Amino acid sequence: MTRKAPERGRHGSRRFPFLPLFVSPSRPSSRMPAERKIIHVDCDCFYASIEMRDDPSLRGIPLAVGGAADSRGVIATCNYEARRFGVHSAMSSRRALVLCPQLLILPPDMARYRAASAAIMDIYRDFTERIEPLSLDEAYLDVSGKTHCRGSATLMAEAIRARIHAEVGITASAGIAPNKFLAKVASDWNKPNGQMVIRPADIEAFVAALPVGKVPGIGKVTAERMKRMGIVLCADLRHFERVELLSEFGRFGERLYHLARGEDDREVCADRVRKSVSVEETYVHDLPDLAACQQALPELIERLDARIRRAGSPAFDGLNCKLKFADFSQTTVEQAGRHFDPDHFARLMRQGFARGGGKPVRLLGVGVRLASGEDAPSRQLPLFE
Ligand code: DCP
Ligand code: MG
Repeated sequence: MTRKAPERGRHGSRRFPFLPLFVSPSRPSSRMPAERKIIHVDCDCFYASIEMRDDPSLRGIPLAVGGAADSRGVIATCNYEARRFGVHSAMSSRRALVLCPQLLILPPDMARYRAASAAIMDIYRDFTERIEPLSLDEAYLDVSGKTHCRGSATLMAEAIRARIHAEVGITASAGIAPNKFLAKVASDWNKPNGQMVIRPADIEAFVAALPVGKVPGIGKVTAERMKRMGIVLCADLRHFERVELLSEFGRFGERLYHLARGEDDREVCADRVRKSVSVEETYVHDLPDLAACQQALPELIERLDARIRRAGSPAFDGLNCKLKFADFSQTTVEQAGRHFDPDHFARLMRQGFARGGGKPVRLLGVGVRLASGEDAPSRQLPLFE
């Protein structure tokens, strides 16, 4: 909300001496829930860590997990030795081998990664029942009001990480903060095998100095667009009115307005079943024609592919493409399908574009519908952002 918090406490009563008694000037507004304690845990180079755990001879050498270089494979992840060469997730394996010729690339073994993930979830459950998995190796935990470790979320995060190390054999990093956004940013801060706490009193200064590229949801493209608008740090975002952010970034603008102030009221949602995985992008300048949309599509497909793989490659049975036009009308075109084929997305996009009768496009999205019933993996699918 943009409304300023009402004047409260002693100032309130001094200025308004006749304030009726039934109005409590110090009552917190509904946007200010009691302080929460959220931990975001993220395992370090997850797939690669499992491989190194199961074959210690792989430790210390540059190691990646991913597809073979000769079949247009991509890197799912790599250990920190390989990262020193510039290798990273979603890079083509071919390119990774150019950067690091001695890189060993192993094929993924999802069954072992899923088993490790389940063991980690069991550890979380000893601390709280409020757990929201984001992917196989990442979860939010709400430990507000929990009494373990004398109620200290910092000590709980340490205990959780120690148990993951002792019982699963890999390291994890954690962020501890009063909300999900800050906890997620914090878990990345002292990676690998580290943690960081953001206390309520630190939020203001921490967020002001935070580069926008570190905000979850702001990808490379958006960060570049922001840079052109003179926005580098979250402090820069605060100079924009809420309506300006809305018109510039669509619905995400509303969220940006709050994130730039360190605000995030999202609950940790336990037991949600994810039904689809999708990515979308709102463009600074509307895409004027079909050719421009086609040009924008590969990047979206690549991001979607990475998201699906991060979720442990669940089965899916439908593909879709969403278009929002310059006049804010929107359409979604869907088709059944179990194969992740860029040509199918291109066809759906052409159909969607035709429905708009040639109107410029302000937002493009692609997604898959996750399979249910027989085809779905037996465990509940993780939710991720
Ligand atoms: N993953 C993938 N494709 C991507 C990104 C990730 O298949 N583009 C898989 C492999 C990772 C796992 O998901 O091991 C978890 O993703 P993270 O982003 O948490 O990356 P890591 O755990 O590997 O590394 P970090 O130490 O940076 O968390
Ligand atoms: Mg990780």
